[in-house]
Amino acid sequence: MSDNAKKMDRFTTELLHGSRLKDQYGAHVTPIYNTSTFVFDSTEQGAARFALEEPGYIYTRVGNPTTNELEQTLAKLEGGEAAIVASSGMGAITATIWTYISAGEEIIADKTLYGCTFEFLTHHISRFGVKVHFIDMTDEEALRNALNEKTRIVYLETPANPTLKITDIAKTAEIAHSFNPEIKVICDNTFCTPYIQRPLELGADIVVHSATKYLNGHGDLLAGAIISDAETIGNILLVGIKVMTGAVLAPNESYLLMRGLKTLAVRMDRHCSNAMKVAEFLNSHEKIETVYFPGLADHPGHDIAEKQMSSFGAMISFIVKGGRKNAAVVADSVKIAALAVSLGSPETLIEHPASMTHSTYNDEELLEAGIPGGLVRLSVGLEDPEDIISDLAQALDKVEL
Ligand code: LCS
Repeated sequence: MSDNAKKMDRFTTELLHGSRLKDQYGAHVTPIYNTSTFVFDSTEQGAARFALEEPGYIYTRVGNPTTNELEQTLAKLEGGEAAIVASSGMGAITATIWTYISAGEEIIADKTLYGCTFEFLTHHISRFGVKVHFIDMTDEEALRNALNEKTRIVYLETPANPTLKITDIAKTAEIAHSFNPEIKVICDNTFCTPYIQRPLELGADIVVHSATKYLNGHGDLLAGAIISDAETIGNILLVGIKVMTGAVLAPNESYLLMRGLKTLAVRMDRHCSNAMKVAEFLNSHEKIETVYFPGLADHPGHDIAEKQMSSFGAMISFIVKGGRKNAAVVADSVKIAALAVSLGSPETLIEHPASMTHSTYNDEELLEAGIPGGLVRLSVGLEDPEDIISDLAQALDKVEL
């Protein structure tokens, strides 16, 4: 067995046993503590908890036992000291950014990001006196040129949504921190999960997730997660989550997310092996211009992906010859894949980024970010890979060149 396979097996054990909460009845599965508030024995005790002098629960917006178990598990999996879950990926991202940015400061972000993250950084945070520089994070010179004394945050996704562009996390963190160690390098690890990539170990300061996707893995809830060192997580909890957004994950959702998370490793293995087969099929298809999948040897980020990811994920994008019209023919003709946004569900999902997830980009921004009208995005599911391939084959048969 390879070292990596062994490491991944230990990851699975940790996932299942690492943080199990022991309740007073010895429940094997952590119960759902559906309570908004917690009773104090005395005013003295309540005051001590508010002053953070005594451990214990106060109110579910700042902590809950069901949610806590999930947070401790996520912290261990990502190799962080602590974690907070949020009511959505956008809740996690905005709570983190609000905690660390002030008027007059600057953010450097990659220009290829999930559409709503891009919208937040382009149209909304600018209203509060924050400047955002959008660069291609794989261009080291561009990063060095954008860094200045006002830079507070460097923000990236790798692989990026939807082009699967790969950024070298260690290199990016090294450049940012050697300019100023106080800069927070934030990495969105949604497409990988810690089973495949652990940005904190590579030098990032904060990992954010849409836990709606692979971490939950069942397409039945919205959630987010933030993982970092204990001090950073304490700040984000008390500022970004508790006060500035209130984007708390409810105990019911925390329970469901914990339940989904338990099978992360086995699901990811199947997602990834299915995706490799689908990518190879698409790559040899005459009606496809380009396939974006980091597992293909000709992907520009393949070497870095091999270095920083333990496998290549299960998201694939491809450009259909003939542009937007033919991309729509493929997306409209699939029968097994569902025409829907989101990703990381058990079922294969297909979507058209330029008109859906990335419709927050204008035409010029789409071009800059490498998202042409002919691009189709696929979240490869857990079905029989031959069925996914035949479904795509019959949809591509409908394309007329
Ligand atoms: N980060 C990434 C990389 C994402 O793909 C998404 C959502 C988010 C953050 C936001 O997470 P949410 O608030 O939805 O939990 N991505 C979506 C997508 O590609 N299709 O639909 C949602």
